[in-house]
Amino acid sequence: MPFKYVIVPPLPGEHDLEGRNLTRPFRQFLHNRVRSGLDLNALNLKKGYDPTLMAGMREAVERLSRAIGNGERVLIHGDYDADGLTALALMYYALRWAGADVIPFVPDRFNDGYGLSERGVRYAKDAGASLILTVDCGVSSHREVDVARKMGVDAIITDHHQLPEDLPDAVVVHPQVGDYPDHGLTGVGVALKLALALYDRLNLKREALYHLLDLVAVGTVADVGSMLGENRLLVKHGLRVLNSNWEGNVRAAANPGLKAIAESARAGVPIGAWQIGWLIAPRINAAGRMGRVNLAMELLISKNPRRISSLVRELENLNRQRQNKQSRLLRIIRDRVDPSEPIVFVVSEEVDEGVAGILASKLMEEFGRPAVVVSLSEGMARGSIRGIEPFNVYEALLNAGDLFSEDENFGGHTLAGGFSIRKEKLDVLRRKFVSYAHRVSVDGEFTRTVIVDAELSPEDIGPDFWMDMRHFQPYGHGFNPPVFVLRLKGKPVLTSNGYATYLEHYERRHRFRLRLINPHTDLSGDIVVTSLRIKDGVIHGDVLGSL
Ligand SMILES: [Mn+2]
Repeated sequence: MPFKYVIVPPLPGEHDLEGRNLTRPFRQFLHNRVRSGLDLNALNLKKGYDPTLMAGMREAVERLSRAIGNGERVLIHGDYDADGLTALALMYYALRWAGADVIPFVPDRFNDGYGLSERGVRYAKDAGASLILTVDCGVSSHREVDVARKMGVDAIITDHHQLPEDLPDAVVVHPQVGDYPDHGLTGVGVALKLALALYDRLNLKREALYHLLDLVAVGTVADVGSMLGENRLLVKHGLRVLNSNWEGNVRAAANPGLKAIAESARAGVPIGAWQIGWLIAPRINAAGRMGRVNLAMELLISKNPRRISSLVRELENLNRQRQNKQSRLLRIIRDRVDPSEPIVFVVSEEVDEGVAGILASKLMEEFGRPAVVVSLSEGMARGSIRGIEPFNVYEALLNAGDLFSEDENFGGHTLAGGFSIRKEKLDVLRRKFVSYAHRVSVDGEFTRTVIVDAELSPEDIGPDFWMDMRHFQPYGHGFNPPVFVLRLKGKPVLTSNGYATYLEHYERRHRFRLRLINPHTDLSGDIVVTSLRIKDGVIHGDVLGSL
């Protein structure tokens, strides 16, 4: 990935934007972010917004409280990724504590596909449920909502995905429908808002739900929600719950399944957004990617310690299998990349939908271009796309919109998306993407601009530095961690999996173990590092490249 580095001139004086005494690197960091448009209010939101500002909220709450009053059975229909699974677990607990009769259901990625599934609707009917509540999906499931209605099953849809032109014929709760001020909530965030509104309506204590915020933190970070605004508030509090001791009173506790994953992934303490994104979420997602999504669902709603440890062991295995499959496929498809095109576009019979998205991300990083990975089955081609600015994935798809007929479809946002289309049309689709890429890029090249916040010497990395680093957590999408230029002494030990270890740097006070995004980075001079964190006295970080 070609990076272009912009080094901001050092800030003169002691001016402090937040009225705290920040260390030099963080004073510069905050200054840089404000200069590039960061709204300090989005950083320091103290209170969440009123859930009833979402259009369908009151109606959803009425229907749910009627279900609870009548003793109706409610099916919670989740999704197979970490956002959908944590949203399901949150609703499962919130509704049960409120006295509801609930059963959970998660569609299978390969057999049911994305959205409210017909199998889920039938399962609800067979299990005697008269109400389906979706989380993190369903806003485009018009047909399935109608199927449910015909069977006499009502539906409440809660979702945060791209809105279709017309909403399905159900109660819809969505942050972009109505007057809700923050459009960034993910599936689990919307689920929490519904639970809060329901508890208000039933005169139950909101505080009970705050113990479920660890699920909200995991789902929000996993779904790459913005780390500003309400998400930031939720993740901040959620991390506190996730790092709390959960022995004893289960309600005053972190989810035991999440806790067990964190331990098995050796995430260390305290767990931050980085650990969620790189260690916890991939293990939850592995279940869905490998066609075993129910394992992850059970883990997040189980309280039996023996069952939990066996489920976590299975998830570890699935995650390893997923990694092996991914590296094997990456070796195969890498050779099919046409270096003369401004985008990566590979088609493969071996790839399946479980790993297509990750493979597209990997190719995008490696080649520094928007990447499309297409899997083939029974005449249909299914693609996953990952974009780099200014290649806007959704725009690229819209640009090819006239190719898609009724039974084919596409969806996505600026940086990621997907489609399904008949095999014969793939070549035309590829050419449309290529021409869009030529139009938005500079000579077919995509360059990522990285703002370097400050120069750093190892002596700067002391207790005060880590205190400031913690102060601005959580980092993530929309609020990237600070990027530093760093020069380290001595020759690092390189490992085959892309780590550079500086063992005896500065009398062992500063031992560095840095992950190289590009394994060929020149480490002899100034390197550009981000995501600095400390674990067991060793400084970890990601090397973006060298100057
Ligand atoms: Mn989601």
